[in-house]
This record gives sequence, structure tokens and C-alpha cells, in this order.
Amino acid sequence: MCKTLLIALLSLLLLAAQPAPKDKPKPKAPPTPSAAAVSIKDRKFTPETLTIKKGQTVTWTNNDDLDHTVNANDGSFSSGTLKKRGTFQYTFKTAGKFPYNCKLHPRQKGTIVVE
Ligand SMILES: [Cu+2]
Repeated sequence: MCKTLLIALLSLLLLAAQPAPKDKPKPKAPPTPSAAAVSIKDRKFTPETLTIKKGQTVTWTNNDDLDHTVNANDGSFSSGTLKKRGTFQYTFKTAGKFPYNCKLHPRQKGTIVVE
């Protein structure tokens, strides 16, 4: 009787000691649609070519001491003058290659590739 009770108690203890079932690994979240960013520094867009998914929003931030602009070559978007720390956002709704430039610095160019 005593032994049975002991076994029962031990079993209970063992059960209680079992680690709680771990949470199922969460399915990988799709990339955050707003995570795409381009930094403007030293008269350059970094990264110069950025690949994103359709529907993503790109944020350009002017981290330079100079003013810059973000202008689509085809005119589909235009930031106007971006002062230091200024930002510009554009959401790409169609797939394709979107080369853009800075109106103030002819050699400053970038491309957004939308997949
Ligand atoms: Cu510029």
C-alpha cells in the first residue's frame, strides 16, 4: 500500500517535472512591408540598388550634410528637396525596375527593383 502510494507520488512528481510543451515554432513572418530603407550619404544612395517586394514602402533618409532629392527617372515619384535628416517614402505597387536620381547631383543615382 505504502509502496503503491510512493510510486503514485513519484509518478506525479515526474509528470510535474516534465518541461512544459514548448510553443510550436512560429511560422516565419513575411518580411515587414515597410522595412525597406535607403540612406543618402556622401552624395550616394545606399544601397544603390535595392530589391523589394511589390507593395513595399521604401524610406529614403538624407544622412548627408547636403540637400538631396529622390526623383524617379520616369517621373513617377519625386521627393522635392530633402534637407538633412529629411525623409521621403514611396510605396511600389507594380513590379519592375525603377531607376531614380538626385536632381542636385547628376552622378547620384539609384535603382529600386520591385519583384
Ligand atoms: Cu544629391
